[in-house]
Amino acid sequence: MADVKVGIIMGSQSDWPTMKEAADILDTLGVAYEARIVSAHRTPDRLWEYGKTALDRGLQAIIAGAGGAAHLPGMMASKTRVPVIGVPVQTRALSGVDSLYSIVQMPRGFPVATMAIGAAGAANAGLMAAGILALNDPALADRLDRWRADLSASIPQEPRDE
Ligand code: RP5
Repeated sequence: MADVKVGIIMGSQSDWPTMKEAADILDTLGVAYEARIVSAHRTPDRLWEYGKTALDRGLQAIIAGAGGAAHLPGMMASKTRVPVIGVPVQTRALSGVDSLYSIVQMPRGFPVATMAIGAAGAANAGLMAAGILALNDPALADRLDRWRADLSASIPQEPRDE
């Protein structure tokens, strides 16, 4: 199996339907990843261990999704310099605005690249991670360029009645 270079982590099993969008993109682009449940609040020791070992294990990007009091991406960014891409998971109570605000307002010094709320944000996180890896992987760069060109080509010039 190819070396895992991307970690997808999430606060709960309930985040997986959203975070799977990132995994699907990475599958499509042929990027090896791992997916783990790592909760800032429920499994803080697991979070710490993951962050402590991320660099030595060869991870080059971490996609972190959480909802509500979404502290996972920021705490992970505090523990490792591996770039962290945050995905605010949509919530029932506050529609994910709570998640977004929890993730996006990091203090100077410990950035999280924050995506849009929900499925589109998760898919974009996969693309962002692929873009980071593609800087040093010409074959992946080709696949990503082709993926982007195909998406552009699929957009019709004119709208039609549906
Ligand atoms: C967060 O709380 C998780 O990231 C999830 O989005 C949210 C709710 O978790 P569950 O109660 O569904 O496990 O920690």
